[in-house]
Amino acid sequence: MSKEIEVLKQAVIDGDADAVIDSAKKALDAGINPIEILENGISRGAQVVGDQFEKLEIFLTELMLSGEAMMAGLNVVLPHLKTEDVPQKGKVVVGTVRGDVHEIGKNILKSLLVANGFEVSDLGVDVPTSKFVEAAEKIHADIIALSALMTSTLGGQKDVIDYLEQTGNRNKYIIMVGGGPTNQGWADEIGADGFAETAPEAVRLAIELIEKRRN
Ligand code: B12
Repeated sequence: MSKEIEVLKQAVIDGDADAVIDSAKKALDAGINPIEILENGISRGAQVVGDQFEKLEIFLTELMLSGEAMMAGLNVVLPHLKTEDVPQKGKVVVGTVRGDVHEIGKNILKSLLVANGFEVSDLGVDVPTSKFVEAAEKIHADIIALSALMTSTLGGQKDVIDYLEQTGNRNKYIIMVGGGPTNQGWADEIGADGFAETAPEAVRLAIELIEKRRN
């Protein structure tokens, strides 16, 4: 891993927003791909902070400082994502499910989708079940992408699928799920159409699922 990315990852762990901004700028100046900066710098730093929090090695205030530092890093890096000059690929509604305020992964996903030719409606965090469906109807979405970062909020992804089934609308949309505790087994269990571990993989999957549906 490059020196700039190592410094960035450590700055995220330290919860030092100024150092995150500085090292993210240096990494961009060094010509490192923004996706690599996000995945290897910010996301890996987040992983370490999460592990420390789980083991009670750090307190909530430190978790919050790291969260703010990650957001500061995102603000530096996301505008540098290379936008592909491609025809419109489809429409996506993204959001973090009810009860969950984690937004960093969802924001990366949104920016990567936009950079790859998707029109995205971002509903933000703590999004009620019905709002996902209303937004999807409004923009005639192809995909609803549901982010959940906690075991206690995973059920919010299932709620959206159940709601669509109950209202007879399940087949209108491709449902993708992701975020920390999600995995393929969970996606299969709740009847989602796709799961991806990272945002770049999610974009590839979105393209694949839309093509499959249109053919
Ligand atoms: C930063 C952080 C926070 C910040 C969030 C800041 C913000 N603006 O988002 C703050 C401080 C607010 C926070 C609060 C809390 N947090 Co927190 N937090 C984290 C931490 C350290 C990092 C999350 C993150 O942003 N990661 C970086 C991003 C890039 O990764 P990601 O979200 O996974 O996204 C990637 C992929 O998953 C994927 N992806 C994401 N979404 C989607 C969607 C789709 C459709 C697809 C296909 C892919 C996809 O793409 C992304 C990029 O590749 C995690 C630890 C962890 N390991 O996740 C804990 C963690 C999620 N938090 C946790 C907890 C417990 C909390 C609190 C309850 C703490 C408290 N006592 O108050 C609160 C919850 C508040 C709430 N109601 O939501 C626990 C959850 C435990 C669990 N399993 O349930 C974790 C796992 C820490 C831990 N190990 O204990 N947190």
